Amino acid sequence: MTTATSKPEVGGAEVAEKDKWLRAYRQMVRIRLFEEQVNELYTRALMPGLAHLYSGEEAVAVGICEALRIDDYITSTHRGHGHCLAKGASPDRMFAELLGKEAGYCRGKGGSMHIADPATGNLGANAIVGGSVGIATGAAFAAKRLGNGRVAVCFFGEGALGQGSLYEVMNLAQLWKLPVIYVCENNLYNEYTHYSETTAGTILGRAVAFGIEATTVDGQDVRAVNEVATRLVKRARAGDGPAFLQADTYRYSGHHVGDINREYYRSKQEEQHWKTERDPIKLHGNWLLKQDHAGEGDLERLFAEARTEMEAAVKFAIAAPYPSVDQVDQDIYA
Ligand SMILES: Cc1ncc(C[n+]2csc(CCOP(=O)(O)OP(=O)(O)O)c2C)c(N)n1
Repeated sequence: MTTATSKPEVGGAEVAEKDKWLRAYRQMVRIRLFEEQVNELYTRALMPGLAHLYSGEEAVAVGICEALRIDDYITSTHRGHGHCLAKGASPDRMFAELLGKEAGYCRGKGGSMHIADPATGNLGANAIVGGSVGIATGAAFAAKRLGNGRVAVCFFGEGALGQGSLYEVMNLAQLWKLPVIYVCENNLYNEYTHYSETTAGTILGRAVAFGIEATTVDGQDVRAVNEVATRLVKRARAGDGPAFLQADTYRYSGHHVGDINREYYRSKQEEQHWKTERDPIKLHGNWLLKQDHAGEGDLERLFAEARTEMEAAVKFAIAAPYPSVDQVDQDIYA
């Protein structure tokens, strides 16, 4: 561990860099432990409905959101808890939403797949696969028209590549040079089907067809994700138009919390390989140790703090009241 005596004094830029990577670690741990609690709430039958866990994919949301301003936009998916937290949402209000409580982001009426948080630029999760591509592109269009310098990031899974609306919006985004970044989180499976059975050609080829800047990144490496995101955000903000990022990653759990027996579509060895060899938290933790940015004790402390935070947030949500009956017809769209 770095001590005052073991190292010469470091400059401001170095400190900022170290703080940034420690924050990235902390954010990934918060997401992992948030999801652990979601699974626990489901198993204890305290949460109505299902949820789709983001565990294993944390480096994508964190690497990208660390490259964004608070007023930049994101749109999210059915697997959206990691995006929300990485952009700055409060776990208290997220758990409250999951449990249908009034303190939740949608007053308890949306649940896991409908969390939106305008204060942090989060235009919402979306239960419809590919459902947010138009929202993100529209937000980028507005940002360009208003000249406010905002950028929109559109997260989606590789399953959304089958949605025609993605190609309509990518076409317009490129024609109009909109500040939008399409982030395809390729976790290999569309529900229970390997993406190679649903996706002809290459993923990047789709964006290349529109002349959109397209690139791939190791989605288990938070620093690599952040580096490429920083570049793409910079060019979008400068008016150089949209980009498409394929982030290769893996979800550790089932498609949703109830998907327990998965061997008919993927092996236990495959899951084990990703968890032991490619875990984004372990990989980044090892790098922090190697760089002398943290010691084992520091990392354990960050874990313990995040666990305390998430346990307190769950307690808050469990104790929070449900919306009153007179609100049943409010905030409803037909
Ligand atoms: C338009 C539409 N079709 C089908 C579904 C059912 N569905 C929910 S998630 C999912 C697979 C999504 O796979 P992907 O986009 O790769 O995201 P991942 O779950 O892997 O994160 C499907 C088919 C849906 N929600 N919306």
